[in-house]
Parts: sequence; structure tokens; C-alpha cells
Amino acid sequence: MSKLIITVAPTGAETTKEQNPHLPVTPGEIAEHVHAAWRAGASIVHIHGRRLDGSPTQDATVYKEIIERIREKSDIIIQVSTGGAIGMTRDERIAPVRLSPEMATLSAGTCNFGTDIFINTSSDMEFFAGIINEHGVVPEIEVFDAGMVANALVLMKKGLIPSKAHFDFVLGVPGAMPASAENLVYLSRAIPPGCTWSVAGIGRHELPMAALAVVMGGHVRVGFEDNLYYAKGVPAESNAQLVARVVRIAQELGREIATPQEARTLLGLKPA
Ligand code: KMH
Ligand code: ZN
Repeated sequence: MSKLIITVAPTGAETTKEQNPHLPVTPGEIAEHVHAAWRAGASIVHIHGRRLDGSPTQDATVYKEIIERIREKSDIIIQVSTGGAIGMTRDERIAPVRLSPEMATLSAGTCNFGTDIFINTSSDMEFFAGIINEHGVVPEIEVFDAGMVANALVLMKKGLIPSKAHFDFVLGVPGAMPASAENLVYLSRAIPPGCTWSVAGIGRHELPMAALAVVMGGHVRVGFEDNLYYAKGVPAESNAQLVARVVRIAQELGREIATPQEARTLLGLKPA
């Protein structure tokens, strides 16, 4: 089994400080959480930007400041969101890709998202893939529902995403694919050989999905974007705390943790 790549998703677009006062939203707060998460064992950071009032933004200036502050202290792989927040236009969502980060997410279809709809038409997906490729950015294919794997395979057939793509299965979003062992096994077998995958379990599903990925040979995403709690009724104190727990589980199970440089090799990124 390869070494374990841990992605930290420190902020997201939907979470608030009212839900967890430790949520990092300013560039300084995000960089501080990412630095601690990197020291704990994270090798990728999945970034979302926020305005000063805490609302979500895809403004490249905000992303630039976050990236610069992260880069001051670590070699963690930078992955920007192109999902942004519900209701944003695709032109808004693509903005941080123009900074040419190492990676960007690419959502592989439309799904219910709580009481909202997260829209990614085939034209949207081709638009995101085109600009991601233009900037030499490596996509991470976000799969929220089973049918999205088929959409990704269409993009692959058209040469719009790599044949050895990296997938992230986001399981447990209300309205999309539930987080279960059966669903994770199904998805991990549905992607072509040579592809890699990670799982992001939402809320209370984060930890069991992470533990499954560790033993199945997949990779793991944790962080406040997906889950604000350490245990039932106990808010997490930091993103690093969530990363450190995955590291401990992996170590107990004999799975080594990938450094950012090792993760770059595993994902076919250029060395930093
Ligand atoms: N905020 C969600 C609507 C991504 O970052 O690529 C979409 C999302 C996916 O978070
Ligand atoms: Zn995201």
C-alpha cells in the first residue's frame, strides 16, 4: 500500500464561527491552522476564501494572500476550490485557478446539497477542466454521487482530465451519496485502474470513512469544511487535532504518512 495522503480542508464555504469559534476564516487564521495541520501530517490543503465578514468568496486576491501566507511556512500542496459556494457563477468559481496553484477541485456533476442544488452541468465541467488544463493545474475530481464517476469518465475519454486522475469521494452530504462502507467500496472499484482516491466523510461520518480509507489503500480528507466536531457534542479545537487523529489511526494500522513531496510523486505533480 502506498503512503497515506492526508488533505486538510480547514474552512469550506458553509461553516460559521457561530458553529465553531475555532473556524479559521481570515488569511492569517487559515495559514496558522494549515501550518499546524501540516506539522501534524497533512500534505494537501483544500482552500476556500472568505471575506472579512466571513462570507465565502472566490476572489483571487483573497486566495493569493492565503496561499502566500501558507507558503511562508510550509511546502504543503495547495489545492484551490472551484466548487466555491452554492449560487456562485462559474466565472466566479474558476478565479483562483488563474493563480496557477498546484491543484484545483473539479466537481463531476450536479446534486442536491442540503436544501440547495450544487450545479455542475457538463458544459460547466468542460469549462472548469479547460481552464484548469490551460494553467497546468492538476485536478482533483470531486464525486458527491455515484453517477458522477460516469461523468468523470466522459471527461477522461475526451482527454479533459488525466487518465490517472485523483478522485475525492465526498460522502454524507444530505441529498447526495450516503457515507457507508458499501458505497465507498463501490466507488473505489468504479474508477479506472491507476487512479487514486481519497474520501471526505461529512460530519459524524468523517472518522469512520477515514479509518476505512486507511485500511482500503485510499487517502483521507479531514477538516472543518466537512466536520466541526472531535466527538459527539465536542467541537474540534483545531484542524490539526483532526489530522493528528488520522495519523495515530494510520500508525496503529501500519500505514505510513506521505510528506508533501511524497504526495506529489504519488499524484504525478511536479516536485516543489
Ligand atoms: N461548497 C460546496 C458547494 C469544492 O470545494 O470543490 C462545494 C465544494 C466543492 O466545497
Ligand atoms: Zn470545498
